Amino acid sequence: PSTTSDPAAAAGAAAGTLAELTGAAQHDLAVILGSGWRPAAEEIGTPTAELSMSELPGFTAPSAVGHSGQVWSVPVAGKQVLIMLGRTHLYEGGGVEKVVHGVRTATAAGCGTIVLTNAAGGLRQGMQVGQPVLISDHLNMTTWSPLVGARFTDLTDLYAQRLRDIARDVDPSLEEGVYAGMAGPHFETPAEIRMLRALGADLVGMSTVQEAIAARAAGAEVFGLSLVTNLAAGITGEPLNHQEVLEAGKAAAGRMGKLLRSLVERA
Ligand code: 6GU
Repeated sequence: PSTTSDPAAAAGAAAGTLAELTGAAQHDLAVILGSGWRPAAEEIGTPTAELSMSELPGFTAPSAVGHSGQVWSVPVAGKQVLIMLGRTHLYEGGGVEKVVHGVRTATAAGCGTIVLTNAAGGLRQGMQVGQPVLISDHLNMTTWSPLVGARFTDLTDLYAQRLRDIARDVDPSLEEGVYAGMAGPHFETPAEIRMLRALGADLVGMSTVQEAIAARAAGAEVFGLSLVTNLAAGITGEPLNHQEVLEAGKAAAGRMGKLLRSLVERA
């Protein structure tokens, strides 16, 4: 069977190449960074190896603006940390297996903890642009699952309470929220935002949920951190654009990176 039809074999092949190219036999924890978060990676640590995603089998260079498609291997406090600068989204059309290939490569490389970050729209009253929010749970609104073909995975405590406790210990001002994952690439209508709010969502974005499910199914612990880059449609009356998402990410990257660094040290 070809590796493209077998996701576990594809991830295993990518993990093998990763070990070769980074010189690190194993990685312990992975950080997937969302749009505009590159400066946050620099706060986490200095890479001992740096490669392009296109050097790893099964990866396609992410196409969204703000995603550079780099992979860093970074030693932090006795752990070897894998940082992926960019990710593949459902809206790129490659299917859910492409979306979760990075996470599956990380778990195949030994990562027992997967840190997922993203840029999100804020729905909850009082949320501010530039505010980091811990993901406490999610609504998968994409209709897809990365586990089609597999069976029955428990998603209770998907975003591990243990890791959220560490993050709040680092920064007690951190709020938590429920993240609604949409297929995109369009932003929502104001009516859809009212629907999501009625369903219990606090944040909305176009990533993370598939990766969290795949990470859990692989036995890893998951941590999710959103940066509120804008308020969702209909809240301010202003139109939404990708540029403001990138700019808010850049502005908050230092604080995000310091928080991630402390989390990685203590996770
Ligand atoms: Cl408002 N919606 C979605 N789907 N993704 C976003 C967003 C909104 N803001 C940042 N990313």
